[in-house]
Amino acid sequence: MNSISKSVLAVILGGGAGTRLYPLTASRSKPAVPIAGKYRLVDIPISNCINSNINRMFVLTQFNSASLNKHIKNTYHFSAFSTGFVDILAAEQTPDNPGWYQGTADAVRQSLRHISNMDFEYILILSGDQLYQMDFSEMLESHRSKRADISIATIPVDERDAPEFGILKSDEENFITSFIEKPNKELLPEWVSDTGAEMQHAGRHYLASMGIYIFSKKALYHLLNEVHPNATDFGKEIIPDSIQNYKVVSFQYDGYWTDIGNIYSFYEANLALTQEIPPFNLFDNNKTVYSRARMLPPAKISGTTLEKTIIAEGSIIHASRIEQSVVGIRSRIGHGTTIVNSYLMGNDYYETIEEMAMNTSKGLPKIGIGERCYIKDAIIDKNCRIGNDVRINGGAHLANTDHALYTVKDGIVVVKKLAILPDGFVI
Ligand code: ADQ
Ligand code: ADP
Repeated sequence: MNSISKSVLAVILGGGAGTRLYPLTASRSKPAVPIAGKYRLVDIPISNCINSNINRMFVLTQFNSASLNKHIKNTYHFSAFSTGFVDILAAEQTPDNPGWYQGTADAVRQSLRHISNMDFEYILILSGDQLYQMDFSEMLESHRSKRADISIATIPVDERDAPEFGILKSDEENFITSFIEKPNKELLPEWVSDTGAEMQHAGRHYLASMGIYIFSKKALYHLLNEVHPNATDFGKEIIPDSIQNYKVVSFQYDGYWTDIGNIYSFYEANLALTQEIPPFNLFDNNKTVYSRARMLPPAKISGTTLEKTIIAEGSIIHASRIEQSVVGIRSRIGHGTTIVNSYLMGNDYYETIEEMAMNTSKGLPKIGIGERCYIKDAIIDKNCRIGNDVRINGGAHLANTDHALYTVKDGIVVVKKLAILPDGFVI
């Protein structure tokens, strides 16, 4: 075991109530939300840890859906000679705690009783809803060399994004001197930092917290249990209150990083993967994104014009055109259908020919997408049955709504898991 795997434990914050990603989180926990056609959100931080030689991980989540459990159990196997594991800690009721984790710091505090008996010097705290490929060993090196109590990964952001993040200022040695969680726009002029010529040129004048923290063990226990035993959040309480009394360091990151915590950013991040050279590179030999190894057949495609499209394995596609879209595992798309700017999550299973015939005789559309459909600006969750001649025309002209079968958020139509859209249905 090398020294980073011996000294670091990772804690992945798998999500609070999950309302921002609703309806994708209606029946599954946030870490289990499918991304990029074949992965799940939790695969991103777990893969970053594995690629950084950190192999002891806890995933904290509000509810422990069967699909998350199954995914982790079937995916992350470490050999008998390794100390590696990925454990899910779901919020649990105890005599002194009524239920849900109250926030990020509370989630970590509650999990300490499962973590305390392990051997470690540092805890790496990660968000579960970010898309990035980062080597945490460089951040740990900086943390160690500065003898920091807390390190925060930071990234320069512009004026439009700054109010969404924790914003900080640091001195020449990168020690953080002040921190404000999600400042109002009017306060921003006081928070300008020297982010370097290239970033300044891009208008990125503010140093934002990426919500990625390394805590030295002693500082974490002291802060959570003694100094702030009632604090619920890192960003709102623990971090701003630590600046004066602890050595808190900024580790500036300049690679691609994006928050995928709401429907629009989730949709954008998925579609960005279809660019010719996407900023998030699934094809990097040294930064593998791990996921469940499924024994699926190769995709079978006939008569389709494909433009900037990702097609996952196991798909059967007869569509006429698919453009700037991500088509997930086991997708089935009928003749004459056009898909534009959409993310289809795919299906969990295939129907047999007999099942399809029986369902058709009962008027139930086949699993997948039927014939002559038009689907634009949409996310189609798993196992939907979309009939023939269905028209989903997402875009800014649609008002936000929550219908039994779909929602509209910021112009993106999200068809709910297992939804049945009959022939001719129009959104
Ligand atoms: P936010 O992302 O807004 O800001 P928060 O809602 O606390 O902060 O979530 C952080 C992560 O923890 C997310 O992945 C979330 O899903 C998860 N999480 C939230 N509550 C949880 C709970 N009760 N149990 C388990 N997981 C939970 C934070 C920082 C900012 C920083 C941004 C960067 O507070 O300072 O700029 O992250 O994205
Ligand atoms: P994934 O590939 O997304 O990880 P799995 O292949 O594990 O998903 O399957 C997901 C779920 O689909 C499982 O819970 C499985 O039991 C379910 N499933 C498989 N076949 C069928 C079926 N014929 N009808 C309904 N559900 C099914």
